[in-house]
Amino acid sequence: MNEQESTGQDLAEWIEEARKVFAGPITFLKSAPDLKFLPDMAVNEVAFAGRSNVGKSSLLNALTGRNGLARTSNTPGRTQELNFFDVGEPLRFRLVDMPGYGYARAPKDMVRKWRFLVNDYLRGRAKLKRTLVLIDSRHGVKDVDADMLDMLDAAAVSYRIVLTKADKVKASHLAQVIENTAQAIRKRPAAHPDIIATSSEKGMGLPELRAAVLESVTQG
Ligand SMILES: Nc1nc2c(ncn2[C@@H]2O[C@H](COP(=O)(O)OP(=O)(O)O)[C@@H](O)[C@H]2O)c(=O)[nH]1
Ligand SMILES: [Mg+2]
Repeated sequence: MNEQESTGQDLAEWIEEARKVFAGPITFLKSAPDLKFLPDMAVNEVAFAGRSNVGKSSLLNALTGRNGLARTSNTPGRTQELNFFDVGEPLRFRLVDMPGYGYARAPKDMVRKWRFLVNDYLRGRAKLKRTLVLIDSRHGVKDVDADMLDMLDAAAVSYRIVLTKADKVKASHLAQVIENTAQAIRKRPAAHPDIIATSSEKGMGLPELRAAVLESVTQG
């Protein structure tokens, strides 16, 4: 059974509803540098993961139409916190900005801290319905990304690949990256098979991504 059948709602309806939700109230709730600072599990959550500089902050800002929501940082690999954003009034679901990974110059203890924080969050969060794993359209799935996918598969957290910066590559290259990525996740147990290509700069894929977010937090 696919998601449309399970909810009786088609893609156009999801897109329209998601547009409204993302145009409504969205506020920063809190930063959790440590598991003891996690907020209560009041509502479902969808998390955003990706290597440093993949365009995660830009995508969160573009999705929500708010430039200052997630700081677009010039110092990659510095934020080691989970950032929570409340969506809707009354509260409907939460967006979670996960700390970036794969920053080459990150000190070892920082990498270790990242791994503990992310793993504990992924494994202990019943309300986490899906993680969106951002992959740069120019590069495809790299080893550090595969490590992230391994963690998600091991934690049995459903995830979906979102290609970023699609405006930076030719259409033919993008099609090839989508195909290669689909192949790379084919046998991964927790991967959603469909890949969304986006550009925060040009707005490409954003309505579909908003719909995918809403759909993932609306189930159960
Ligand atoms: N051309 C283009 N550049 C982007 C896009 N998204 C992000 N960038 C650029 O990529 C760099 C890293 O973006 P940022 O959002 O800070 O990445 P983060 O480290 O994953 O949060 C910045 O210079 C952004 O302007 C996009 O869709 N298209
Ligand atoms: Mg960032």
